[in-house]
Amino acid sequence: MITERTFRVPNISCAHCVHTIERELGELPGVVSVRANVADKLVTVEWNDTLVRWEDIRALLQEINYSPEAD
Ligand SMILES: [Cu+2]
Repeated sequence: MITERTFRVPNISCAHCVHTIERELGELPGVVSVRANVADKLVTVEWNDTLVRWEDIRALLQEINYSPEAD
């Protein structure tokens, strides 16, 4: 089953941040799509929940210093 979640990442400040988040999350097995934007600092991720969990996605974002604002 595909799950979608949109969350705010306060550390997004430029196009490089967006590129890094899209690349890093995109490399995580089970992640289907990633969209991020600078203007509102929102990230939308779709993932296959038989392959990866939200906790894994959040952990990766924390590791690369783009922690989601809230759960
Ligand atoms: Cu940046």
